[in-house]
Amino acid sequence: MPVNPDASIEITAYKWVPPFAEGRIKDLRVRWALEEIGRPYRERLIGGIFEEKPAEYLADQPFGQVPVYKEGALTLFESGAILLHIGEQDERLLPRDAVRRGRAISWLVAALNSVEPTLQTLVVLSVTGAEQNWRESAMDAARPFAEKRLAQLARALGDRDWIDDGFSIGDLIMIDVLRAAPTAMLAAHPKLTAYVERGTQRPAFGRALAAQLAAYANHSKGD
Ligand SMILES: N[C@@H](CCC(=O)N[C@@H](CS)C(=O)NCC(=O)O)C(=O)O
Repeated sequence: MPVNPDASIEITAYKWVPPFAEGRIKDLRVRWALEEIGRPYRERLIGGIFEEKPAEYLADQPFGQVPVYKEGALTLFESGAILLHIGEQDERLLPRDAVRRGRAISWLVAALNSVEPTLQTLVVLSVTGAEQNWRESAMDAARPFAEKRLAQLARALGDRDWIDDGFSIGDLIMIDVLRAAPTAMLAAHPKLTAYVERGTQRPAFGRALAAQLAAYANHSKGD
């Protein structure tokens, strides 16, 4: 189990989040990558997701978000940048061959830049503005963008197990991004549903999820 208070790598995570966000916070991606390659990390648990972050945290993460990754003199923010850094250390996450490596990086950026924004819009609308009379029409307007991206992604994946040639940080981020898709929207694409199941059944994902949830459970127990 890579969570180890003596580890040289530190990642930030929240002490507590609302139930709908448990298992969804983006430190999960970093935990998952570190679990895949067996690198230990320690946790720096910070206040709740909606709390103002102190100036010292904003110096590490200008937007006040998690995760932040520290290792010696290195401080990284943005889950994509952190995953690239971790991938550099192990070819099980980022191939050394220039062609395969370029494809994996392209898919990582596609996940964050082309797919996640369409799904994130739906998530934001679904958890905010419930009392606003424009919410349903805003969701109706946003949904086709996400549906189109999922259809394009399903076509690109085809019958392969992973998005390119072997599991990589491109798959890791893409699968975590797809976990935020509305259930019915993802179910319309059996190949994407199977892709997400394939990723989330990896033992490293299971350990990462358990570690994130353990932090919240310890907080509710008053630890
Ligand atoms: N683009 C950032 C997004 C990080 C992010 O959205 N973090 C959320 C939790 S999943 C957060 O801390 N939100 C608090 C806020 O935005 O104030 C990344 O990939 O690291």
